[in-house]
Amino acid sequence: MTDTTLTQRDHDTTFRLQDQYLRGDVAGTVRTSRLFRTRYPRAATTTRLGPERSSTIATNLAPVLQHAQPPAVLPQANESCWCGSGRKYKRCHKPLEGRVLPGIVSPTLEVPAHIARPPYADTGRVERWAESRVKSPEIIERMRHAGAMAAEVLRLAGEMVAPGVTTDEIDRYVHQLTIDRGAYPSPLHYNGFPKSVCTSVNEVICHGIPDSRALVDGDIVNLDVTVYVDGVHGDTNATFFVGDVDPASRHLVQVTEECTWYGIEAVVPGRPLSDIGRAIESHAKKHRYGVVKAFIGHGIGEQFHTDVQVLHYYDPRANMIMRPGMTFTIEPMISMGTWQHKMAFDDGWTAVTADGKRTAQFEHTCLVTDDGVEVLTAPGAVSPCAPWRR
Ligand code: EYF
Ligand code: CO
Ligand code: CO
Repeated sequence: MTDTTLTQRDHDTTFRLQDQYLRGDVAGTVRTSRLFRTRYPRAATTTRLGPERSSTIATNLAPVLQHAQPPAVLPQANESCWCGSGRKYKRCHKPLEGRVLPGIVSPTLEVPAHIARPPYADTGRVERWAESRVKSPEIIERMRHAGAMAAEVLRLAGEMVAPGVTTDEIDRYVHQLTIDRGAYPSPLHYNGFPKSVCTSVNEVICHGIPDSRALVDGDIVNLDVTVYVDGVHGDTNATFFVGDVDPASRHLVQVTEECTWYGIEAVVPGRPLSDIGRAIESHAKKHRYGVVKAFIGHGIGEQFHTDVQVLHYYDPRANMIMRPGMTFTIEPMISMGTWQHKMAFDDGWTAVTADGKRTAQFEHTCLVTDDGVEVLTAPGAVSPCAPWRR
């Protein structure tokens, strides 16, 4: 879930850019960081382009497009930067060494007409309506199906993760897997999001937009899959290793999955939602990791996000009582350093850790039962079913 909202202007611009792309007016959408913008004042950002500048971006961005990713051998500090800016490397991209750089975002994929679409699919605008927090048995049955489907798509997408694979290729695969199953990929157009899955690499906390960047040996990548089928959503994510990952990152990922399951085990009818955050935070703290505060779990059902808020840290004000039939996600983002975030790439979507350290996440859609929890995106799992008990 996000704490940011697209303005109407941003939203219109996103759609205008996609139209321009399809018409061939622009060669692709490059997401430029604040650093890029300062250093390459002619390069525009995805969401802030005015119409008067749009016709010039293909030529202005050409050098950036061709060199969106650094070469295998980097220049010396005083040599020219690899990006073609003409500046010294140390004054250009050197400070970003080791950080994830945005690539090129390909055109938006289509969903066949026979697939039922959520209400935001055509406009990108999310309009909320009152939805019962406690679901009927019939809706729960549909949510079991959506949860199981999301879990399967996530598992298959995870099998594709390898060095050299681009997040755009993963998006295309998730898109195809989802529509092959008769479902709509919920992220697509949700609040203007342009892709069918969120792919968040290393220090990117969440909502990473799939692009032309190839995964690199040693990366960690979170794939966040949500499907909309039979009128309900199922939302799940996991962090995957790309090739040979260093022990510290492996530990982060393991502890993050444990945090998620400690949160799941805290789902007990009659107890407040704050129990979940307490369980997650206490485990993260044991390992001196940070719990990202800006993004939280959410109620889910006929809408992707409902008004139920699931904090991943302890706050006594989170005193809503868990009732049988409630459905929500638990999706803690745990970082190696600070819990603080900042928005990167100027795209209004991509959140990174403020200190640039790595972060991991897992997510499940949960149903409060009469005596505990059923994890709709881990079908067959007996509750509790933490990874260390598998
Ligand atoms: C500035 C989106 C729009 N939001 C939340 C929309 O709950 C989620 N994952 O577990 C979740 C997934 C997506 C999502 C996918 C797209 N969005 C994100 C960030 C900014 C924004 O508008
Ligand atoms: Co998700
Ligand atoms: Co979610």
